[in-house]
Amino acid sequence: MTFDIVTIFPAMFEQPLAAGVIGRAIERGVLDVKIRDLRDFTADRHRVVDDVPFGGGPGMVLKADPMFRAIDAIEADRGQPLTVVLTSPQGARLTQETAQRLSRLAHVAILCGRYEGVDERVRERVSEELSIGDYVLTGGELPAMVILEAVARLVPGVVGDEQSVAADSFSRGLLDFPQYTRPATLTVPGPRGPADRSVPDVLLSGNHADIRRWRKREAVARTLERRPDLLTGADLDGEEQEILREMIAQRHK
Ligand code: 9D3
Repeated sequence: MTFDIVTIFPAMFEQPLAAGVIGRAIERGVLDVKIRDLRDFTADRHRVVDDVPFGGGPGMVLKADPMFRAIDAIEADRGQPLTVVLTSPQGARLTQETAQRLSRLAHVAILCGRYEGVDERVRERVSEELSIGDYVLTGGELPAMVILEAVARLVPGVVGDEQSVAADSFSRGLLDFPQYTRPATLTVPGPRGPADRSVPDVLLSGNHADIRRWRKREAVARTLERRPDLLTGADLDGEEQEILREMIAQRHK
């Protein structure tokens, strides 16, 4: 799969793309990610990417023409079909479902918004507009990286362990169960002095059926406590549904 990111801050992508799962997938050729500097698509001597808003008001607006030229260049380079995503606070909220849909495409371009926004006429060449949530950032670069990461890890071969992708909490609608690693007992500082904190016995028992049941109970309990909204539409197996019914019944006592 190919990604093209159009930005006035290409340096913001260097380290995040070089590190971790995404960096390795790029090295292995499973992903092809090109960061494109919007200034390279200007036609004037001063490489101007923004201008004052018509009608007045504070701040600057990203000009349409460099964006159009960037999209044309990406299309010429990658071929069609090209899906063009614009990051914007007005966009639909990015969800796991959107990430799954985008991960099945061959070529995605992401345009990073900045300042007070992008000339409205750019939207005519945009396939979809995405926000990553209801909080104010200074631009679309971090959202673009978030979108890329959420989508790319779903592309076959990007994450080594396909099982962990399939078991994903947001795909199934259940939060993760608690995880522990060695040592089995740990002394932790607390308000009443140091305390020994041990891993739940069941995880050391070697009884895999018990461990599986315990994990399911913990995952259901956490989801019910912290994110009950996820449970409507969750893809639970029979055992999980039974645990959930029990816990809801317990609550009403
Ligand atoms: C006129 C009001 N503007 C400033 C408060 C609105 C505004 C414009 C541009 C607010 C933020 C931004 C920059 N943000 C993005 O480009 C952005 C974003 C975000 O801020 N939050 C969540 N997702 C996204 S995607 C792009």
